[in-house]
Amino acid sequence: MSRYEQAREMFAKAGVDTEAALQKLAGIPISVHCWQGDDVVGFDGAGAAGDGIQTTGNYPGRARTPEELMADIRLAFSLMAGKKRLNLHASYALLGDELGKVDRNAYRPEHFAPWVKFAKEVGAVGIDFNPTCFSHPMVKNGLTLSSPDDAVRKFWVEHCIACLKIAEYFAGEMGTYCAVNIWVPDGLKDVPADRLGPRLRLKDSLDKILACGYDKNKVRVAVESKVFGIGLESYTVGSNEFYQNYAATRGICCLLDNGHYHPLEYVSDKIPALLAFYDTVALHVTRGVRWDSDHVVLLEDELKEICKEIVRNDATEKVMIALDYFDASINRISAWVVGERNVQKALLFALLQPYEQLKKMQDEANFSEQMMLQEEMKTLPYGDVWEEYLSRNRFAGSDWFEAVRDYENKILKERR
Ligand code: RNT
Ligand code: ZN
Repeated sequence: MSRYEQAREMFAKAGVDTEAALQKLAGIPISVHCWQGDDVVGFDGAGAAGDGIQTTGNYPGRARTPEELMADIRLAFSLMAGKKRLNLHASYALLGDELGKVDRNAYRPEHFAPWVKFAKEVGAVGIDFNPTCFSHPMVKNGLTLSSPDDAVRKFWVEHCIACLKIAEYFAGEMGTYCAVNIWVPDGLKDVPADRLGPRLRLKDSLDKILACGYDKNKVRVAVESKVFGIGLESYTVGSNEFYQNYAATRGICCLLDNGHYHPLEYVSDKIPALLAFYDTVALHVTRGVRWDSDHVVLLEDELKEICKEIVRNDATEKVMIALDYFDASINRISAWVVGERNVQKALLFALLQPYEQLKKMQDEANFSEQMMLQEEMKTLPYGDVWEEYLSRNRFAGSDWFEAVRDYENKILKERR
């Protein structure tokens, strides 16, 4: 008997069907962020990430051009099993001759046509999109959609509307929804004199954006809250309460980034809270080290717990899973692949739990047995099921790093 066959029997004894789990895992898309490859710089002239967002490290090989970024994503995708969506930011527009002439409030679908072609080539099953409300001179005093300056708000409203139109185009081209996530850095370094005013302006700006008449069958709009940012420690306009109420009253969805809460708040617990009210929940999977540091996602308990909430609530189609981290201190392709594979591993772990039995134990207050079974499940041979998944998808276990090392030596080291 192969290791997988043995594992299959062990899981079967616990009432878990590994074949069903493998099949399900292969169908859950993960939206892979383009911005890990170039330290969130983009191609529209910023030169570096800023205005509320920050990367650290200077490992050689940052993708500097669309060609380089696409080549890097192509390699990364080839080392990730399972379904992938491609997650783009507006700052990755391919402006061509219009670079320097067209600003973000006037981006058009054609500026993203090469991305559509590329997404199809690499087998992405969809494209997701994000307005880029940072790294730009129109971020004034740390504010965008909530700025007291009418011209600033107008610019970013126009940008977000342009993004909704581009998202409709992506959805049409890819034949699936496009998730559009609005995150703005808006906040204040020190004790505010007015906490309500900026929120009312943000609310009004968002209303203007949503009123543009986008196709709700194609575009799923999400709003992403945050607790604080560097240089904006005292106040964040788009707080959790603000956006949850905004989303609930406007029929859009919330995006939960697991780096955006106080360290003892858990996104795994927020997912079922939202699922009680929303059809869709958007997720940014990251790893905060002491703060929203956007380290590469590791296979940690909270990640497993997040995936358990998605799987056991039958929400794999409701929760839109996206990666959001950017580490510039290590090989960026490795960063992508390690993080994506960890989410898949955590999903597999979640798919291999005997939920019916466990829920029954909880409802019958049979807590001793529930604890025992949950703990026993932790040491079943998941690794053997994971290896089987990889081999069925034609991906070698840990050999993938050879391809990354090779690429680093041949390609990345030449980028100076
Ligand atoms: C920032 C947010 C946001 C960004 C990306 C690049 O704190 O997490 O989602 O990371 O849009
Ligand atoms: Zn995020």
